[in-house]
Parts: sequence; C-alpha cells; structure tokens
Amino acid sequence: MSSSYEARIGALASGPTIDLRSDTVTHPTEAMREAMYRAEVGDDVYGEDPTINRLEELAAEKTGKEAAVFVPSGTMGNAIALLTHCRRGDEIVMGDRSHTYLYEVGGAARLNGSPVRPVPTLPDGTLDRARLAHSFLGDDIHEARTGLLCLENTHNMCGGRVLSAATLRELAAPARARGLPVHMDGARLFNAAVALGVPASELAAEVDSVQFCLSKGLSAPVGSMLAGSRSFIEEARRVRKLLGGGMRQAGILAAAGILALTEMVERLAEDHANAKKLAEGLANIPGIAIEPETVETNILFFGMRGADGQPGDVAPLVTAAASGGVLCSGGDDGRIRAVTHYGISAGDIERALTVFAAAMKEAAAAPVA
Ligand code: TLP
Repeated sequence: MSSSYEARIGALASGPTIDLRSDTVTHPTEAMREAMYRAEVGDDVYGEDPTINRLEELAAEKTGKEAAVFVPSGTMGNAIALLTHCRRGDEIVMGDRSHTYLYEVGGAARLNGSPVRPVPTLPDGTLDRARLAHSFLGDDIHEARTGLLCLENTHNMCGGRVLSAATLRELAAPARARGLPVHMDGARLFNAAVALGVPASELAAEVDSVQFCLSKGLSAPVGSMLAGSRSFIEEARRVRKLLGGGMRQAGILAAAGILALTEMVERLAEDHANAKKLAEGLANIPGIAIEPETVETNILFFGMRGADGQPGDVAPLVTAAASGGVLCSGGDDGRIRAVTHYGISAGDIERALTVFAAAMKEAAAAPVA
C-alpha cells in the first residue's frame, strides 16, 4: 500500500463509518425511542396490545387492504403468506433472483413442502413474460398444482428497480386468468411508492397480499407487516402462531413502526437522490462499471472493469473501501451493492466517492491472486 494512499485512507477512516451494506442497518430515531418507552402495551396473542392494533389498522389503511398483521421480520411475513395462500405441496411461481427464492432459507420447500418454479428475472425486476405464461400448472395429472405467484417490489437484486401498478397487473394477469392468488414481497414497498409518486395502496391493489418491512429504510428497529383480506389475515395469524411469531407486549416495537409509517416515508426520496448521486459519481471513476440511469430507488450495484474490458474481481475494492471507512456488500456474483438510508447524508456520499476513487486505484494496483 503506498504511503500517500495510507495517509489519505487513514485520515478518512478516522471519521465515522459510512455503512452502505444495507438499509437494515438503520437505527431508530429519537422520536421512536421515546414512543417505544411510552408505548401502551398488552398481550397481543389475546389481541390486547393497543399499540399493535393501531399499527395494524394503519398498515391496512396504507396498503388499502382490509386487515394487516404485525410480524417479526420480512422473511416471516413472506413465509406466512406462502403458507396461508397455498395447500401443502402446491407449486409456487417466483422470480429466480427474488428474495423469496434466494435468501429465505428455501422456506417454500422446507415449510410448505412446495416445489418452486423459478422464472427468469429481467434486469428491470420484471419476469420473462413468455416463461411466466407457461409456469402455471395443474391440468395434467403428472403436475403439481400451482398455488401462488410471488412478485417483488422494489426488486432488491435488480438494484431497487420499481414495478408500477400497470406492470404488476400485467405480470399478475396469467395467475389471475387461472384464479390464482398473487403475493408481493414489498419489503421496500414505500420506496417504490415514493419513487413513482403514488400511494402504496395503488401498488398493493394489484396483489392479494403484500408484505412490507418497517425495519429497512423506514428505520424501525424490528418488524414487518403482512396485509390482505380480513379472512386471509385471520388465517395468517394462526400461521404466525405456528411459526412462533405470536408476540406478547410487542407494542414496544409497534410504537416505532407507527412512526416509521407516519414520519419516515416521505424522506425516502432523500435516500433515492443520494443513491443517484452515488451512482453518477461512481460512473466517473475509471474502471467502475455502473449504469446510473437504472438507479431508481436506494439500492445500486456496480462492478469493476479491467483494462481488457472484462469484469474484474470486486473483493479488493470492497476491502480497500472498508479500510477507508465505507462499508458495502460484495456480491457473490461479482457485483458490489450499496444501499442508501436514513443516517446517510449527501455529505457522506461525497466522502464515500472520495474513498471509492482512492480504493479503486488501490484495488487496480493489487497483484492478481
Ligand atoms: N433483505 C436483506 C438481506 O436479506 C439480503 C437486505 O440487506 O437487503 N424481501 C426483500 C426484498 C428483502 O430485501 C429482505 C431483506 C427481506 C424480504 C427479508 O426481510 P428480513 O430481513 O426482515 O427478514
């Protein structure tokens, strides 16, 4: 490592860490901590926690659904949706780059006993229409019956891409034509809504159930909501209990969730602007491969381009950036993910760009292993 690089990175690293690994790293706001301290609570398994009841009503209202249930995590919210919609062994159709397919511990297979039909995901977060059209089975005695279609909005692995209501309707159409339900993993539903300038209910209207996270860009410490029809949510409560997700005086957590929904949604636009600024800055750093025009919300992916134009190994860049005080996730697919969120300012983005530029020089100079 050159001494000038060390001096520069050393100076930068002495500042606070800029954590772009995920929007899950957000901390609750002061107002949330205060509300948590003062939250009125009761036993939620008896339906007696007034703060949870308020949060569930608010979530139902924001998504335009009849009812909603508070769950500990996005993963559990999706698992409950899959179990509630499907009979055991029903096939579930989902994108091959979706969170439910890649990062939920194979829940569909382990919990539902369901085969999964992965449909190719396109770079814009939608699914291959031709393949989707032929993914719904059950007429033939040899086939498992399809029970559900899952969509994801915003699409994490596609770099936070947004699916509009019209796009959701189009993707849902083949399932609808067979009378099948559609679930949306809307972990970042409000990022989608803010990016499109529409109420979240407009997007949720295209699906039967939607899961969204309070604990990501909305900054609550814990929790997700699953919303749908009243009868669906009644059954979902039973499934939540089955999975051990029936919580007691969790109004302490719901109090933060209420503020997440009432005070933290509009500011997501700031995260989107910061992600764009980061993407545009990265595009100006020689050797970094990124398409800033595809950055629509708070997630961006980028890679390294070697002198021969081929993709380079990103691991040294992730390491060098980390020693400069900027954390991001190194993807197993040769891409780096950076996520903006509450607590990351425009100034942090400028500092991160300086660190990435220096780290890029360092990474490019590193001997090939
Ligand atoms: N995503 C996390 C990791 O699990 C990858 C992240 O850092 O982005 N759906 C989507 C689209 C998600 O991105 C996530 C979390 C979940 C569901 C699961 O939520 P949690 O972590 O609350 O179980």
